[in-house]
Amino acid sequence: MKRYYQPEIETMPVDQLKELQNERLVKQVKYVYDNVAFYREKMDAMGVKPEDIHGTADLYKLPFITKDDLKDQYPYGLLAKPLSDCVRIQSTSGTTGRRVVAFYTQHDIDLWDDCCARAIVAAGGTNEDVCHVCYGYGLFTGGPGLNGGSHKVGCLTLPMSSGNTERQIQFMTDLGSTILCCTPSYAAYLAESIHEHGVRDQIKLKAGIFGAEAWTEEMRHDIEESLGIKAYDIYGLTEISGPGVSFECEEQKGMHINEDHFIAEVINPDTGEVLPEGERGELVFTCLTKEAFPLIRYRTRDICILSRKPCSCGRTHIRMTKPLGRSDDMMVVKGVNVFPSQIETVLMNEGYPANYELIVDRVGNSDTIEVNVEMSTEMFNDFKVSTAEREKKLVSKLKAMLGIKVDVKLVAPKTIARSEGKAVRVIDKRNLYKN
Ligand code: DLL
Repeated sequence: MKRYYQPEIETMPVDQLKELQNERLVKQVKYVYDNVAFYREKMDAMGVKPEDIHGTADLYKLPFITKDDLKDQYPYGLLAKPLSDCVRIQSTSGTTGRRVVAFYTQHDIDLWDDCCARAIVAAGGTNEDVCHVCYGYGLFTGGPGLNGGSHKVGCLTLPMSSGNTERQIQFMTDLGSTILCCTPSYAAYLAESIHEHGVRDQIKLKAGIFGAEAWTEEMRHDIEESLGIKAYDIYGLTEISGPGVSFECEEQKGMHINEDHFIAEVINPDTGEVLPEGERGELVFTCLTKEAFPLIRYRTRDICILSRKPCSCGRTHIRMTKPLGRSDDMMVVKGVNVFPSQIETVLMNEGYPANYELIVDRVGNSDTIEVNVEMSTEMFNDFKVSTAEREKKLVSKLKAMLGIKVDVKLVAPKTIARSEGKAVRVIDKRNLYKN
């Protein structure tokens, strides 16, 4: 049995790790200054030269880069290598009108694969595993990233891509998949379908590597129970490479950031001030080793907390919490800050499956917020408690969590459309009135 693992890096003493980051940062800043006009101009405008950066303590001197900058520089403005050295692009879906195109050299892909391999190993993966990848392949980074990591670990890789649930289950049972990689919402749907097909006892899965969207501890618990697996979180974003920027180990208490490749900072999203470890704020990444698309101080909009508390797994790399929301997907409804994850927590605590749809609208000058929630089959068939009573209870639980009244409509099992990739759970109709 072989484990692809990089202990010399993943368990490196923190002072050495910081030294490595300092060295790499100095080189990287000079590299982007010399090769990307956008950075050169921004740094010149701030009066910062590469010689002013001696290590991570000087990071604060460098400008932030935002998604708007990426949009303005689309497609080639941030490229640090000639196109002839690039071998691949990946891209976000661009549903919000802001398509991000990221470029990779072969070296970039090798390092990205390493990051994903570390995630698979942390979930117990070895060359004896059958790794079933049903993140989407193509422009989305999920499929290609986990595929590359799985090859490095030496797993038998099933490049299933998303969709065609019947076929997923067939391959899973026929080929004995042991590690499942997909979005948590698709994992929940697959689990449901596996039970419906009555093939739960033919499934050999032991671990799942789920990410790309927000999911709660309650959802983790449900998926683990339903599939008899341990479910690990994985985080990443196209701009910074894709999945594998950070991942969970067996502790399941936060995701280790691959700090030999990325420096993480947490800032106050309103002021840009860098916050001390342990405080909640917006996550910012600096790429230390990327060649083609090396972003410096990129504002992710993901809100989280960093912790360098020692981890029992032996990894020394800093941990981040799950994103606790996005600074840009927090909704202000009736003047109150609402994160979809708060609603999901209430639903799951009350035993509802993670299938819901949140609809926010504006009537006259007032906001309305309604949540359509699917009942489990057991609830639906249980006539001892009426639907009206169940709705009333949820309204009161949601009010306690959010401080505002949310209208609740319970619907029959399987009436809310399932997603094969990232679930779309929030429909903010108020956006339609913009422009
Ligand atoms: O979602 C990359 C990825 C693929 C990560 C597969 C994990 C697994 P994007 O499509 O660019 O890339 O979306 C990035 O998704 O800024 C977060 O808001 C969100 N996100 C990613 N992972 C998680 C996670 C991929 N584990 C955006 N939990 C990020 C919560 C996540 N949100």
